[in-house]
Parts: sequence; C-alpha cells; structure tokens
Amino acid sequence: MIGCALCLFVMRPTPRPSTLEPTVLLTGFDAFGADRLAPEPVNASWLAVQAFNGSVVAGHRVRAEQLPTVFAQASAQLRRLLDAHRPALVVCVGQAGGRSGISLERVAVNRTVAHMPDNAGQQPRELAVDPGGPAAYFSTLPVHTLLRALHGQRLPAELSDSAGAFVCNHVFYTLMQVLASVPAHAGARGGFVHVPCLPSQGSPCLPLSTTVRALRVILQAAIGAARLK
Ligand code: PCA
Repeated sequence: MIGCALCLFVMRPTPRPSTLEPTVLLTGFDAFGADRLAPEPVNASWLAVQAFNGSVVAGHRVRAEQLPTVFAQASAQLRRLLDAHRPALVVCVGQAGGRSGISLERVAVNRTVAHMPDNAGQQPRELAVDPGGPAAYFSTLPVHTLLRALHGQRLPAELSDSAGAFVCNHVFYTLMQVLASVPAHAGARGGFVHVPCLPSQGSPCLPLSTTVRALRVILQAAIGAARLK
C-alpha cells in the first residue's frame, strides 16, 4: 500500500507553477561578436525583452530571461526555463545585424554553420542541431496575423525564411522541437523574432522604444489569435 502511494507520488508530473495568469516566456541574448568587445556590450534583443519582465500583457504574466550566446548552454537553459515555467506562449528574440525591421522567423533548420565563434569560443560547422531530428520546424506563431498587426501600427516588419545557422537558429529549432514533442507543453505556441541593432550599434537600426512597441504588438496579437482558436 505504502509502496503504491509512493509510486503515485514519484510518478506525478511536475505541477504547473501556481500563478494567476498564464505565463509568456520571452528570451533575449547577451552581447556577442564585436558588440561583446564594445565598452558597453549590448544586445538589442535583451534590452528589448527586459522591458517586459514581470509585466502583464493581455492577461499573461511575462517572464523575460537572458540566454547566453553559446550553442549548448543556450538550448539547455531554454529547456530548463520551459520546464520550470510551462509557458502558454514562448517568443525567443535575437539580434540580427544588417536587418532594418522586425523579422518574424518562419522556419528553424536542423543545421549549424557558425560564421563566428560563440561566446565560449566554439565555432561548429556543418553540424546538425539534432542528428536524429527532422530537417526543419515551422514557427507556431500566427506570423501572418502578427505581420498585419505590426504593419497596422506602421512598424517595420517582414516574414523571414531564414533565422541563419548560428545560435538563434539553434535555440529556435530546440524550442520548436520541445514544444512539438514534450507532452507537458502540448498546446503551447512559440517562435522566433529577430530584431535590428540599436542606433548606438550602427546602421541599419531601430530605436529601442520602437522594438519594444513591436514586441508588445506581437505578444498582444499572438495571445489574441490563440483566444480566437
Ligand atoms: N543573434 C545571433 C545569436 C545571438 C543573437 O542575438 C543569431 O542571430 O544567431
């Protein structure tokens, strides 16, 4: 009898953290590449997502977390965050130098070709993110709805079919794989957004306040679309 009770206790899944509102997990990265060597290292994605930490958007509590720009560590940390917070919505955000608008990434590919070392000095080339995984995963964010919402607010945005093959794509692939395959996350939606650099980092760029406004529009439209489903 005692053995059975113990068994039930041990087999119980980790309970969802008890908060009043469902959770949105929003991640950004630390500074990488040349930005890391600047007097004030900066990553636009982290500055933008940080602005939301603890706030409530469309009835959801936002949890903003920083991921390291390191292949293995970033994905491992994302897995831990998903497990700990069981978010209803996950938007991972990264900085894309050379882009002038918000990029709604459509697809994560099972391929890594680092054009520079990550923050741990690793530069994997022609490796799979997961050798046993499918070739690609699509975002489960309603990207067309998000694009319309952004354009409706006159915010510069586009759909993108490449999140690159560096750490952002690696994290995006891991996110979509976990959401697709781990039963605890059934029903959760997620995807990846690239944001431009800040004016202090050079051109092309977008002011921080514009990027923050765009992320708010994305969260509101994604939550709104999920409610309509
Ligand atoms: N951008 C990089 C990694 C971290 C970031 O913010 C990328 O696009 O892969």
